[in-house]
Amino acid sequence: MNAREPAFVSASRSARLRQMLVSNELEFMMEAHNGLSARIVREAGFKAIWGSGLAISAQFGVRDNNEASWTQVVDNLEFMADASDLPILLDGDTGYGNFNNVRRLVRKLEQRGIAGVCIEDKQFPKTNSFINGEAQPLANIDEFCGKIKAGKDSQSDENFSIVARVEALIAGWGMDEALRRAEAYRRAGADAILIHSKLSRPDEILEFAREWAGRGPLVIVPTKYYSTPTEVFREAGISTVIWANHLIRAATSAMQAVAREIHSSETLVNVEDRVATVNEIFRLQDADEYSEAEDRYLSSGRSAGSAVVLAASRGKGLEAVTEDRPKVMLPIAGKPLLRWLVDAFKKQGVNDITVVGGYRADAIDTAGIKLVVNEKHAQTGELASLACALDGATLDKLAGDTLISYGDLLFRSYILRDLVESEAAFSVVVDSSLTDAENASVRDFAWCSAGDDRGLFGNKVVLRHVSSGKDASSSIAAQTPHGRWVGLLNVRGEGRERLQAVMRQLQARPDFASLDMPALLNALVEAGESIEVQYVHGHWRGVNDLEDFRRAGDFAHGQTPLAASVGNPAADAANGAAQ
Ligand code: SPV
Ligand code: MG
Repeated sequence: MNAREPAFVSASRSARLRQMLVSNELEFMMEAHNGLSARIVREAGFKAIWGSGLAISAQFGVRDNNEASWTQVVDNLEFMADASDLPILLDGDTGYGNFNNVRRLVRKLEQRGIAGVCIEDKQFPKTNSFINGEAQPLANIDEFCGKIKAGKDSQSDENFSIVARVEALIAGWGMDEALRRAEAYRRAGADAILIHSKLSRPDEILEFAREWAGRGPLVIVPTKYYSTPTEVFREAGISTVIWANHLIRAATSAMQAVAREIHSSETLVNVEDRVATVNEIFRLQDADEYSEAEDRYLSSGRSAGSAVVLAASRGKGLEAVTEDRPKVMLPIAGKPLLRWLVDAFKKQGVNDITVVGGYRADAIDTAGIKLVVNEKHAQTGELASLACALDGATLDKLAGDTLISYGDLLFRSYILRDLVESEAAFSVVVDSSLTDAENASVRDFAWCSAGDDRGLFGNKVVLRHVSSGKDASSSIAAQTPHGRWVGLLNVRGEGRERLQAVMRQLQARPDFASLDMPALLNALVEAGESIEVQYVHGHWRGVNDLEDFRRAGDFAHGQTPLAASVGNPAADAANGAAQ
């Protein structure tokens, strides 16, 4: 990088294009024809883009005969200017009409951040110079000079460049005519002359450059005389070389080869490693920036990114209804329990949902989840299931914050919303209406730093202990609990790594296979983690036995939109079946 470059890069696009035209160095412009190719040109290291009329019309699938309207071209340029901060010199054909069209074109190009336009001295509608060039009528010199003057008079950015393209050599009018025209266009105000040739050798271009003798910047397009060493152009004092159509041609041959291959082989395996990855496309589209912006601007961007649902059990006390399915697939008011849960997660923006199945996992057919199976579900407990989700291949994919949930829950939506909005590394929901610890068959009682004083709503309360199958005799269990943990744990930010660390310690214990979720919560507390408690008072249901199952339909029905449940025979029938 030389010392001049930072200032160059911070200059406006039009100033950079002008600088390229007037500099003493030989400069290069690369063709682009849409946003993606404009991005690719920038990444390759070019300093400017040629907005080729041939390539832009070709990518639209039309001919280089002004078949695409000028506004369609300008709209396309807007995508290119957005995708790349390079200066763009538009190939503006003949200016799409008379002097008045050129004036309007210049104003519109300036508004879209285009650095300059090249207009050629042919007649509208033009034909590509390489198609029967001799037959192409040239513009009247005075009329073309009027266009240049009108364009220069209408620009509001002094650096906007107008390049005048001389087609006399293409049309076979000879060197003198080419020079006469170039001089007239220079006097009319053109910032540079593009001298075009269709010969396979550079002879007439070099002769023109000699005769021109540096009267102004010269631009060339060596599509036909491509074998000329670039050093020859440098020595001839050329200002800028345009590589005019090579990205559309590269894309065309790649697309033809890939389309043919896939069509004949009827498989993707032969091409997958030979084409850009989907991730490369995402990178070129700057998809990462979108994700960051989502975090910044979308409130749902703050919610938990993923969830693990523990759904391995058949359900004690539910044997009669779970012969062919796990508990989570029991129908509640017309849809499986797991569907209710998944829908509730999705409503909060939690879309990356891993369900750990076990008993009759084959019956879990809920859409929109990833299913992992705890093959040892019959001999192991909840933590072994959780480990299947955290240790497996899905770990990397558990994006952002993670919710861990029992699979047999129904709850009002605010409960989950408040939980995922918590700033705490760990937070749980505790129902303060359930404190009847004498019922020994019920576990998950919670002891906290303070009871649920609803007058002090918003006070920080942390978890001290949750009753587990393992600790019925612990000293804290003698005290009246503050409520019951409902089976929802939110792990935020760095909490995920700390949870993993505690999980690894527990996995080293000989009794790991029998540990349940309360054992994890208690181990986190013992490891010094602060687990924030969000108290609720009812508004949720667990499905632990037939009685719960029978009542769950009523609760679920209360969650459906009124219009969907009132007078909906299907919903009523399903609800009836569940009661
Ligand atoms: C273009 O790229 O559209 C040009 C250059 O005008 S050429 O096709 O060589 O005429
Ligand atoms: Mg063109």
